[in-house]
Amino acid sequence: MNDSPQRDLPPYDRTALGDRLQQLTPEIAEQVTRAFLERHPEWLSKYGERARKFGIEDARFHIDFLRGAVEAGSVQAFEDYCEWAARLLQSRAVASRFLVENLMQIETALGAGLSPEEQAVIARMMEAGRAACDRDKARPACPDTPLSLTRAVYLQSILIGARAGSVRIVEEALKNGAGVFDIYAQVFQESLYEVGRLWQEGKISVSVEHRATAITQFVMAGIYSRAMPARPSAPPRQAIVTGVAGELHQIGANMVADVLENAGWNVEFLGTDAPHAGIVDAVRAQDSDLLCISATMLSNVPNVVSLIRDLRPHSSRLRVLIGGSAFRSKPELWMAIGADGFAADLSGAVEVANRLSPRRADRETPGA
Ligand code: B12
Repeated sequence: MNDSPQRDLPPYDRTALGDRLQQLTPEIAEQVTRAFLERHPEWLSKYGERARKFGIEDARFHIDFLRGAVEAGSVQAFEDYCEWAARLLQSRAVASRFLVENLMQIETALGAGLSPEEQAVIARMMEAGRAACDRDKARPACPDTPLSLTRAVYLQSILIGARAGSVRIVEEALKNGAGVFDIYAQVFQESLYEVGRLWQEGKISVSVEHRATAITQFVMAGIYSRAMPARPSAPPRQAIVTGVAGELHQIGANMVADVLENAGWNVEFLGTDAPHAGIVDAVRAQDSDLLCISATMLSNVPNVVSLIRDLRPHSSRLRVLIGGSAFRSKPELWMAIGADGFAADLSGAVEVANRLSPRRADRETPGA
């Protein structure tokens, strides 16, 4: 489904409602968990105090994602989250009706702290979210690409933790003519997406996922330098690539930094979970043309919104390009949150970056 950001939503102040949800989160998470366990005492007898701890964590998570959808103004974003959460719980033998019940409790509990207009927004999001808990979408498959076979073998290799073997598989593909960024997109990215699905389905543990990720970062670092241009194109434009505060997913942003560098940009890669003040300082110090912000989790979209807002007074020329899974199925969100562009993948990142920030005359080298 591809909706416009404000589909079916009455007008509301996104930041104000987002902030309100944030303030209410700790109290509401405790309150709904208490009420849930009173209604289902068998959870306490089965899991003991862990039931309370996980209940509160889960409720916080639901409200954090609700806040992300509220600040993005997207009903679909919350539907996607609920569908994902229902699948995750099902794979851990928790029926989706418990999630539906939890969402209803959260909606009711939030009601008292919100205005009637805000309640209407939350009701619309929750209604769509609850319906999505029982959506039965087909499991996404890895796309067929020229490197499908390499990806299949590489995936098995990282799942069993074979670091040296994973290096060899990629070296072999490069020897056979694959490009570094084809490997990034078709082998690393698609393998990691599959690792994520396997974790979500409860088929691999968190430690296997961590190990697979660590191996991929290692292999990626080993081949990165082969994609660098022999000489940076002159004059280079200045870009900063960063993951937003609270975001721990770094590999997508790292890939974007590499591909832009290869396209002749001067790139400063700040890693991820960077404090806003540090990003603002870097933009000012570098007099950047472009800031690329990566966000994977919908719950981090409010931080993207506030970062863009904080940055605007510091540079009128700066263009902001956003990307990452938080926006992937909702490409129109960039407009709604004040960015200048969005790209879903690596070739798109270069194309949109070049379009947003044409070469600057004041940095032109004579005769270039
Ligand atoms: C590795 C991983 C982690 C690692 C990350 C380590 C690291 N150094 O990066 C760790 C362990 C930290 C982690 C933590 C968590 N994770 Co995680 N993680 C993953 C996993 C398996 C791979 C991520 C990845 O590297 N993908 C590959 C990259 C290349 O893809 P990408 O980020 O989409 O980037 C591409 C594009 O989006 C684009 N792009 C990205 N950024 C940008 C920026 C710009 C400007 C542009 C133009 C383009 C662009 O270009 C890239 C190349 O095409 C994903 C699975 C998945 N589907 O991605 C889950 C996944 C993202 N994680 C998930 C979850 C739930 C979590 C946790 C909440 C788990 C937990 N209970 O703690 C935490 C949240 C942490 C946080 N606050 O951010 C869920 C998210 C579900 C949802 N509904 O949002 C996923 C989808 C797994 C799943 N299937 O359930 N995770």
